[in-house]
Amino acid sequence: MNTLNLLPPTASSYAAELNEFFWVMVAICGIVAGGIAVFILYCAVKYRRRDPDELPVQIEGNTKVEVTWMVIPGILFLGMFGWGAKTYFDVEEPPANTLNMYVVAKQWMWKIEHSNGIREINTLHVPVGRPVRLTMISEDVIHSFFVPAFRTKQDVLPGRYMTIWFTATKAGKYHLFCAEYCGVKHSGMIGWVYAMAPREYETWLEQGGGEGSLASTGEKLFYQFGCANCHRFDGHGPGPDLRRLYGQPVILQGGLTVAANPTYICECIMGTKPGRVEGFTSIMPSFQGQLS
Ligand SMILES: [Cu+2]
Repeated sequence: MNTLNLLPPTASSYAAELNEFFWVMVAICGIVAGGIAVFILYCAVKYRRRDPDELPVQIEGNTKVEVTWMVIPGILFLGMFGWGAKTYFDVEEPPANTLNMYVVAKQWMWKIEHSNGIREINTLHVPVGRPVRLTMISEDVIHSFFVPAFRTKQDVLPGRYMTIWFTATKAGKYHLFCAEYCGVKHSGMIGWVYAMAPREYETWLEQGGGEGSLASTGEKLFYQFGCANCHRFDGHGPGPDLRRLYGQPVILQGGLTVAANPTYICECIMGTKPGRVEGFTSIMPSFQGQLS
């Protein structure tokens, strides 16, 4: 039904149904409104006053006409209501096997977290063909999560979790908008939804996702496991400053020099390191079993 290109791309499981619903509503309303307008014009011409003293035939009601104009619109409206209600329930009720993601809206960005902890900002990567459920909350004011191509729009409120779901049906890059005026940079609160083939999505997740790099994942672990407490960047910690360490020579106690290659770094973290670094006492615990 999207032949005129009046609608955004149709890229979710219920978007096609909503398109049809939209066009049928437009058609019914258009036909009724047009019909009434034409009928008014017709009556205005046909029953116009032709003579100043003319007295038209007096009519005291017409049961047939009155029943007709109640029954036909009644059936039409009930049909529209029924279809609308069915569509509403389809859109509101998520299926059982959803992939769950979390969305935090704030002035003025979308923060998204995947179930395995991968985070992204102003982008949302989803697999095609798998129902995705978003649990959303706002940190400040009311925002609205709007992906036109999915026909998905939901206000995001502070202090209350809202959920929506959709199944992307076509791979591609789609607009994500904030659809609720939320402050001076509301117009900049936009992003992209990337619908990817399931396998590509898996690869994307494995490679660290939205933050894109192993470095950022490493940084997260560096803080999460408390490395930053000793390996301070001001040089006053009990452990050496590790910045720009990679690939550089390290002098061990006894004068041996080794290169800080992946093997050496891994041995240090796992507690199987070849020796103490010159100038530091060996107080670092082993992270064997805690880190892969
Ligand atoms: Cu907003």
